[in-house]
Amino acid sequence: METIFSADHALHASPGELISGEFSPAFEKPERAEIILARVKEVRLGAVRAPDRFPREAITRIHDARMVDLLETAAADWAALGRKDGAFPYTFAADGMRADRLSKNVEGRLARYCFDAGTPITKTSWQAIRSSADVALTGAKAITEGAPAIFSLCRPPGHHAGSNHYGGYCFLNNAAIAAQALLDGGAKRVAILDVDYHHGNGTQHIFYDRSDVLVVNIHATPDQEFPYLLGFDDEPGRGAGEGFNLNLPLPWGSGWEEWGAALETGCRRVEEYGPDVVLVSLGVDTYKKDPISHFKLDHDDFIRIGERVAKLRRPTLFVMEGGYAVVEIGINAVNVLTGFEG
Ligand code: SP5
Ligand code: ZN
Repeated sequence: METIFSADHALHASPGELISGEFSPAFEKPERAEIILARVKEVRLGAVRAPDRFPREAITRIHDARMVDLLETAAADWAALGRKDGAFPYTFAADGMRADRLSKNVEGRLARYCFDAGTPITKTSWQAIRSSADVALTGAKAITEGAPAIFSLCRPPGHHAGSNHYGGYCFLNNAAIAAQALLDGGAKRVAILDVDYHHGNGTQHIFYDRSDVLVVNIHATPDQEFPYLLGFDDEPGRGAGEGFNLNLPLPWGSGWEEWGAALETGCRRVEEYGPDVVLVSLGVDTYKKDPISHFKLDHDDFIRIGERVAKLRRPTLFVMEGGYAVVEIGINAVNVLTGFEG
């Protein structure tokens, strides 16, 4: 299969993140995408090409334009306050505070739209963020034009970004933007299968009221893991979307036995839905040596994931999400793709 990749991803290099009460070096770093790309080439997965540029409207089909403005301007506003590069909030919007009026101070705008202290915006981040959305949109366009499978090697990742909030190393929801483009390109139903270790709260938020996108998530339970505030097993969707969101949370320590069973459940729901396109939010932070995660998948399990997804027999767009065991990230991510190709 073809891989879509933009060298511009490297323009987003986080200066660090607040995690477990300490400021630490970033886990989500540029080497991740470079190592995956090297592995794509090593196994000769297929051609690699740069993305096309898509209009901003492809992004605002999904995201609040004021949040997109913030992503674009926060670093400059931050610098104007004399701060070191890397804008992130110190306070956070909580229930009961003003939601109808936005502060003019960048601190207030960050507080309103960003939900964690791990997702700083640097002076060059926007170019990388935009390129990552373009990588997903280029993949969606190729699928619309008849490609059977595409790997959109997105970075930064996207599945934690909701329509009006961002965080979890994610700014724009690349998968959701691509899903909308697939629908706009003629697909009637898209299924998103999110296999990242963390719950894809942003993707769920975006499509929670809709039946034209089925969202299935396999992830560490929010009782134990980030993002803590969404991803429980009692979130079926709402209104027209009721029955079109499926969360399959698992406890820390889960290995292939439990995870593979959840994958089977999720894939059966996808089969029942009968989508025109399957979009896989591909995180490999389920790997046993991932530095911030607590699942126990091994290299060969990622091949099995690809094999099961292939059995869905649908045009399939793989969109890269998380995975922080940088040394092995190429093997694990590309194993899913070679497993898919059989
Ligand atoms: C795309 C993606 O995978 N984002 C993940 C964001 C995770 N953010 C931090 C999670 C903090 C969990 N606790 C850390 C324990 C470190 N030993
Ligand atoms: Zn993750």
